[in-house]
Formats: sequence, structure tokens, C-alpha cells
Amino acid sequence: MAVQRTLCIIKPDAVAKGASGTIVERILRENFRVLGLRQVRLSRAQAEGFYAVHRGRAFFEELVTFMSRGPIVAVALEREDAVRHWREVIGATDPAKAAEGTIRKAFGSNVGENAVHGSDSEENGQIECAFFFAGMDLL
Ligand code: 3AN
Repeated sequence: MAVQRTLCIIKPDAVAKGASGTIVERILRENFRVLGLRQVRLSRAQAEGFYAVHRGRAFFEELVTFMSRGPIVAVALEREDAVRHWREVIGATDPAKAAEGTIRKAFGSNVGENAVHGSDSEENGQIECAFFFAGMDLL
């Protein structure tokens, strides 16, 4: 299995709950290498840009309003099988359906406010890490 990059975002709900430290600890326990980590607040336009693939979906407005309402922590991660492994650790999109022990089960509130993001493919992992980090910012 190849070494891949994936992007974790600790979303505004989880940052506001003070869960960032616990989530970063979990990242390290899962043997990810942290290539970059930064706390930022997205403007509405930046949130729309990040989620451009979802434009036109019923929840798009709600999603960009939520993602721009407070600080987020973007973490660029590297590991063998990173995309699949991180999605397993975060759990299902709907926290009510997320498995015991997953981050969304522990910290998510509902399908919109679900605590964390994970890239859905190796290609999007590269694209999403590049959205938050310039080349020189990554180890
Ligand atoms: P995932 O993040 O698990 O890959 P996607 O790609 O289906 O899920 O959705 C992207 C993001 O859009 C989700 N993380 C969630 O925050 C939001 N989202 C998805 N479905 C809904 C919905 N029905 N209502 C509100 N927000 C949603």
C-alpha cells in the first residue's frame, strides 16, 4: 500500500468545543505524520471554494455558513493508506451512524456539524492539502 496524503479539517464545532488537542493526539496515535498544521478562519468565499464540488446541493448554503463561522484547524497528513485509514478513524458522515470509537461519534452533533473532514480520494488529498498549504509550508 502506497504512502498517501490526506487533509484533516477540525471543523468550527469541534474547535469551539475545545476538541482540537484530543483530535491531534488521535492523529498521532494513528501513526500519521503531520506535514502541516494551521488554525485559520475561512471567509465565506474561501469556504465556497473549498466545497465547490458540492455547489448546487441542498445543504451547500448551510455548509459554507457553518465552515466560515469560526476558526478551523487544517492538518495535512501522510501515512500508508492515509485516505481510507483517516476516513475509518473519523467515521460516517452522520455522527448518529458513526461507529463507536470514531471521532464523529465522539464529537459530531449532526450530519452538518460533524466535527472533522477527511479527503475522499488520493487525488483530492493532494488538492486539498495544496488548498491550505503552500509547498514550502509542508515538511
Ligand atoms: P464526508 O465529509 O463524510 O465525505 P460528504 O462529502 O458527503 O461527506 O459531504 C461533505 C460535507 O457536507 C460533510 N462533511 C457535511 O459537513 C456536509 N453535509 C453532507 N450532507 C449534509 C446534509 N444532508 N446536511 C448538511 N450538511 C451536509
